[in-house]
Amino acid sequence: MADGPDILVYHCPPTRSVRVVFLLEELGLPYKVKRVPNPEEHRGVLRNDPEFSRINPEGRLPTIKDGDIVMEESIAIMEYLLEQYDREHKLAPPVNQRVPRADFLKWLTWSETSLSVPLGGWLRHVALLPEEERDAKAAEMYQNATIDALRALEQGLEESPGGVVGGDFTAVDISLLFAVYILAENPRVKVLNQENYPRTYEWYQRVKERPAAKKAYD
Ligand SMILES: N[C@@H](CCC(=O)N[C@@H](CS)C(=O)NCC(=O)O)C(=O)O
Repeated sequence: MADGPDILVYHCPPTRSVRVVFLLEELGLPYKVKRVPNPEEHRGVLRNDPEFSRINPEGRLPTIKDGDIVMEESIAIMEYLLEQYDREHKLAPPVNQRVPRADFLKWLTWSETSLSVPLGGWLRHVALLPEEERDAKAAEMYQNATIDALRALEQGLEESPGGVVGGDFTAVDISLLFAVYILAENPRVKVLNQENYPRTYEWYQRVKERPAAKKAYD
């Protein structure tokens, strides 16, 4: 592997590839982007693309290359980039700071498994799947799980308004924005507003205005 980064990101906002571009921008790392179609809106499009399917047979975003390394799974990619290139711990507490590190690990995983996964299920069953494949009961189950998660986030931000990891801006905020953006902007699942979730709403207004976030979502 080369000494420095040699990063290519397969990217399509607002998919989870926004997490990777937002992180790279915050770290000020050089990287290249290859824009690809949204695999949620055009099912199978990346799986059937000969170039893309060679590196990611599941046809999912995000996928990155860094020299001879190819990776998928957004949270793993973020952890890899932080381990390799965030030597000053700008975006993640170091392992010897046990309390913020434990919070960081919990919220980073939570942002995908407890928030984004049910949100994805909800969105599929109200919008993304062909109508005949949508299931109202599944939609309701995923919606309830998403709302539970949003309440937990609201509580976390009530305790720690600057950011759920010790009040600081970290890679957790980058990861959370993927789901919170959809909950604030996508009319099919738009439940985030100032009245219902004031802390999360305030957090969203602040984080989405970061230049690195704008670059990722552009
Ligand atoms: N847990 C994976 C989820 C990846 C994922 O489902 N990505 C979506 C875009 S946000 C996708 O590519 N969907 C197309 C598909 O599943 O066929 C991650 O965090 O990277």
